[in-house]
Amino acid sequence: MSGDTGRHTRDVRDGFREIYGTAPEGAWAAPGRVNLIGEHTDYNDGFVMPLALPHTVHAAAARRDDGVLRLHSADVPGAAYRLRPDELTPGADGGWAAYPAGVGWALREAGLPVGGADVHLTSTVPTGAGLSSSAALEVVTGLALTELYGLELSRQQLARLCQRAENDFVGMPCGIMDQTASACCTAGHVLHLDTRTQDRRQIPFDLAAEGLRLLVVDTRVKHTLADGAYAERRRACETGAAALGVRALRDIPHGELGAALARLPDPGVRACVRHVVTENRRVEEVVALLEQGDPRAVGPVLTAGHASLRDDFRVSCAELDLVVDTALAAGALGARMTGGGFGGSAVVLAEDSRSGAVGEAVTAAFEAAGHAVPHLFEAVPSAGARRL
Ligand code: GAF
Repeated sequence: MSGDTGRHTRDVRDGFREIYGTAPEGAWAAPGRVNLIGEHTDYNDGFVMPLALPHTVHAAAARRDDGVLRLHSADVPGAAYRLRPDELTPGADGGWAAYPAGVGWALREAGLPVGGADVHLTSTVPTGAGLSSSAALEVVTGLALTELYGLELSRQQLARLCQRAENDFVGMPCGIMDQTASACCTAGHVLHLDTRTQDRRQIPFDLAAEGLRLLVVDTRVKHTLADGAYAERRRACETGAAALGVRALRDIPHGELGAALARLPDPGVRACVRHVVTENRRVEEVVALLEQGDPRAVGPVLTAGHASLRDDFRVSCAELDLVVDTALAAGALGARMTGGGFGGSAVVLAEDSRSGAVGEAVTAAFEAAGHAVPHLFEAVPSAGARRL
């Protein structure tokens, strides 16, 4: 992967020269992520456990003195988007460019003295695969712009501004997990994040040393979270919290779940509350198991998380369920969908010695069901955003 990263870096600098005709002032990278456990908990003030992937978005950038933001992506043919400062407003149509443009807007909204810039982007993060390509795009842009203009932001502040860009500029009501993962993860670790307090713990996650492997299976079912179903789930959680008189579902202790559910007449809201409260508990279980040095026991917790997302939160789909069922039947220790759902990717925990057979079984099951060929790779816990 390091060779690939090196090539990627040269490409983004070369690409910048080709597009803008001058040398960039610097180049930056920000990774995509998979989430080990803790799904749809981040906007409920709960706990999440993502790890950064080796797949990254790279940005080469240089300042401009006229306030204009020009954005170009190697993956999108055509000229660069050109946005004057007065055009940098939410709702401005930009497709993919709304994410980096939104970051420029959020930085200025926060009163930070960020001027114009030329930016060229390249990416190895699969898009629409639930692997946070959007957050990687936001974070790399935020890091490039703030470093170009000599601003010192904490990684947490950077993540928050990127989330604001996505919430208020793009219009996707996401939580803080993906931007924090891209900004704050470190190689060899899974990040335990308390999304209310922003407390972060880097937990060592060296599966290879344990004879284990975490596989990512991209089902190639393109997920779109902006289409309303994600926002609907979020509203159901907020309705549940309001009915129970708490600030967020994080405030319902697991021991009081039964009594809380009995107070909720709407079955849909009840099921969403049950998912969130049990999922927060599963995160804590996984932390304890990793700290006890028992990573194999994490498997069944992941599988229980999938059942909860499938049956209670209802964000899985046939292809994700097929990955989980097939992987378990082929001897995996545990499996679950990862990310927002409605398509995208699953993670599978398996013995190293079984992982090849598990992957083959999943691919064969997809072929037999007439689904597109899934994309499988290993989740190697990698570095967060950085200057190259
Ligand atoms: C998406 C969102 F962007 C995250 O904030 C999180 O809610 C996730 O879905 C579900 O856990 O990735």
